[in-house]
Amino acid sequence: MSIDYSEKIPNNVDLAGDRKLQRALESWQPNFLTWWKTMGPAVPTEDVYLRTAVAVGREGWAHFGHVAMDEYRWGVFLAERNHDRRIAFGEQKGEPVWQQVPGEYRADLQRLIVIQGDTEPASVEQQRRLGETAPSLYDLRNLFQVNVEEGRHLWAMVYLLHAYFGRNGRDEAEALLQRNSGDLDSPRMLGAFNEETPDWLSFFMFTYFTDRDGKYQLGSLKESAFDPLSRTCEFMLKEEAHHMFVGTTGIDRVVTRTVELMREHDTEDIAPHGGIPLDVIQKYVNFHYSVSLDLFGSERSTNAANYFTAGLKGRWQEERRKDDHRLTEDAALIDVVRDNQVATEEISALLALNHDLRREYIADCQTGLKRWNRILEKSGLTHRLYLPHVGFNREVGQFREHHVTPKGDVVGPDAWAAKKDQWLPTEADKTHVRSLMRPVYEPGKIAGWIAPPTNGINDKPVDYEYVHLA
Ligand code: BYC
Ligand code: FE
Ligand code: FE
Repeated sequence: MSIDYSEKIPNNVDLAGDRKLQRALESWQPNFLTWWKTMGPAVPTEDVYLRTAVAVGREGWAHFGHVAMDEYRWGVFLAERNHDRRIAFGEQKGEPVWQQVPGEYRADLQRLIVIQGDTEPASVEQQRRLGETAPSLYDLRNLFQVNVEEGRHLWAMVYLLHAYFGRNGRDEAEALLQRNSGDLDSPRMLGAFNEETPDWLSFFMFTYFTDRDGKYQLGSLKESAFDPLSRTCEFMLKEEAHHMFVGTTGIDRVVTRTVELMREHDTEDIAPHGGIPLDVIQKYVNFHYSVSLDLFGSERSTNAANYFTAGLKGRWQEERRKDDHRLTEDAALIDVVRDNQVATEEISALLALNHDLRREYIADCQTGLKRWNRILEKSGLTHRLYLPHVGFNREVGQFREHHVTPKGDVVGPDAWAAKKDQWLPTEADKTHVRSLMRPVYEPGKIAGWIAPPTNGINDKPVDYEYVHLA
């Protein structure tokens, strides 16, 4: 099914057939646009070479072309419905999935949707000013692509709130535009979304580590028995792949350039030569990875157990798991701190589901490290990047009350304070990275701290005019 772009809100959910819902969303639309103008990308543009979703089928779902960003067509797209779909896990495994919200799960489902919805505009707010210092037009375009799609993800959650949660849902949709990233009075809901993204190294780390949490959370919500939520998340995941591509290849290019400068100047200290030293890259990995781990909640979580038992939120690739998908008899190991050492503890598998999802996420994160280390290896360098221990720098869960080194040793507050600056970006590191952030807006040109991309977007050359600035 292809989507009609002459409609005010492009969609494949037959909005025209539900006047009340259509009117409700049309009255939210101007508030969204006001939010986009005040909290969205700060650099004025004439048009940007963007991808717009035009269908939800397997092939050719996206169209590429220059569009004015304010006129981007944010729409509501759900993956196609599978009429035979059945609940894959929990107490009601095997029963048909729900097309409406069962009364007893209303509050929990709404909460999950609101939390998911809150992160999308938060990331746009965090990235608002990055366009002012883009290392190339190619990168500027990718930033805007990520931003418009996160805007569309907000639309996806707002559609669910309006369509299925009545008055309460409409109020929550309004509130999604009122909380703001980093706001002291009404911050965004989850920690990582109130951090700053002040430079492009942070942006690439964010799209690598934090958007990847999005991948895993959406993957587990895609398993939901509430079919409209499942179909919404399935389609969002399609767009998410590009966000992580931006992160992965962005860090590839930073590492590549760093290595070049190290060899050219025969020193690790390439800061004076306009590069980002490897130890600074490592500190950024440490920071972004640890705040992203916090997004998985506590290792032991009754919320997660209840969501699973009720069929609201499943596991990563639930259907591929070889167990009974109810888990009432199963046990799992989680990380804990015992006698000032990292240890494991056996708990009910249901209570350990956040830990289960986090494990999948960590394995996925590791693939990037492998890539970047291959770049180092090929250049004959012995230095390697790594993921710090899961307990490092944590604010949520078992490690919250403890100081854990990147190697996994539990240490006291004094030892932590003495070493912290070797593990996390210092003011000096951030100032240096920021000092390198100068805009390069000439087609095909690239800033000195990062290597050029190997390919352009959608078969266009790297020096294509991806963005026309205003
Ligand atoms: N910050 O039982 P627990 C994305 C709260 S990213 C602050 O361990 P639960 C994106 C928790 O709310 C994906 N508070 O947690 C990426 C609970 O509060 P109550 C976003 C936190 O519920 C880049 C209490 O602590 N989607 O899409 O099992 C760009 C006990 O918690 C935090 C989702 O997260 C935190 N980090 O797990 C754009 C999916 N962690 O109930 C977009 C929906 C926990 O005591 N959310 N708390 O008041 C969920 O599935 C779950 O809510 C969480 C937390 C996994 C987040
Ligand atoms: Fe998103
Ligand atoms: Fe994303």
